[in-house]
Amino acid sequence: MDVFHLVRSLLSGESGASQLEDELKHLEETEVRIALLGRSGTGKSSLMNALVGERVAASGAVETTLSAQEFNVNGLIFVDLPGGGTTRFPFDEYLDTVKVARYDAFVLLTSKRILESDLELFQELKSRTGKKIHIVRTMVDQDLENAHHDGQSAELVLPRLREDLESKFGSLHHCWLVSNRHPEKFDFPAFCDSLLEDFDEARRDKFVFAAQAYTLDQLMRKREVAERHVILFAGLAAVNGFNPIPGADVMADVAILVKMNQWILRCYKLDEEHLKKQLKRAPLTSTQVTLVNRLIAYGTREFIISAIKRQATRMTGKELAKWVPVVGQMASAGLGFALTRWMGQDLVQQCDEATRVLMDRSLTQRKSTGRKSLRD
Ligand SMILES: Nc1nc2c(ncn2[C@@H]2O[C@H](COP(=O)(O)OP(=O)(O)O)[C@@H](O)[C@H]2O)c(=O)[nH]1
Ligand SMILES: [Mg+2]
Repeated sequence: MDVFHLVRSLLSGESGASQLEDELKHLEETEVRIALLGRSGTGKSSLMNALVGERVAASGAVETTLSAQEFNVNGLIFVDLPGGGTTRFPFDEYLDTVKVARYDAFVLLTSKRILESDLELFQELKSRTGKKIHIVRTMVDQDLENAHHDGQSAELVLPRLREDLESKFGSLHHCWLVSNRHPEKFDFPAFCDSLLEDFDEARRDKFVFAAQAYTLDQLMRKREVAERHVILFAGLAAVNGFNPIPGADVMADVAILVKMNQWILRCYKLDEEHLKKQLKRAPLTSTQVTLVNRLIAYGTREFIISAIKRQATRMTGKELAKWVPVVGQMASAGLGFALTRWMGQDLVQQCDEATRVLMDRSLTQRKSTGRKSLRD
């Protein structure tokens, strides 16, 4: 989608505002459905939690139910399908329940021991879905730790595990060695990239929006998606008459800007709800709390109005002129567009910086646990 082109044609009156609304609505309503399959204890819940960067499912819990459980995190839907291939839950019934066509990705988890039932499930899935099945072997952090204790060279462990996995599932398949405790390491980032490859554009955006960024590449992708959305929101604000002429008493409706800023904060997982959960798990330093609270304020109407007042009086004709090729001669719509975009870009930049600060913190925390691994 060429968002600039879309916004330009809207503001010059070539197409209706509803197109922009439709585009945003489409992105908002898009869902990504990921099926997680595997025996109990293989790390399905932990993988899901690691992908979204929050505790949505209890890990370490005994799987008492054999029915599918759904978890929806900002449109990223995981379907946890426990106990596949056991005698209590035979294949046919299992795969009927799966209703294969509903899923955008299939992930089969295994841990230390690969059982015959894992291979059977893999073959069944492959033949019934005709889709790529991701094989995720979890807990490689423990393998490395064990190797270390046993006096084995850690450098040899990962290639050996990979060979084992690929020889069993076939080397053409997508096998990933991950640790759910270290989603910034091993094959976890590559696994996420590979998931993205199979999605259409709207689903890719949704996945990037809802997943936690652990690496700088992932953070860069988040930024791309966020900036594209900012343009859409800015176009929408402009066509809806957001027109904060400096000095005017009546402030235009800022609902779209509130929505935009809240969207950006959620994209970076810096919204209030997410942070409250985060704080329960690990306390932040007082500097970090100040940083985060300042960002949360961006999602409020009061903050937005005061920021616009300040910026609108500061914006020069030169600044506005930059947007003329985009918005045509419609200066008032141009101002609304430029202001919204300025505000969105500013927040994206701040969220990006804050995430880097918080990333460093979590990396330091993980390292200080004393676990050794190849890439430490
Ligand atoms: N060290 C380590 N532990 C893990 C990993 N993945 C899961 N676990 C632990 O293994 C146990 C079972 O994981 P869980 O996610 O509940 O598996 P599920 O039954 O498939 O949902 C839990 O105690 C997790 O904390 C991993 O990659 N590394
Ligand atoms: Mg579970």
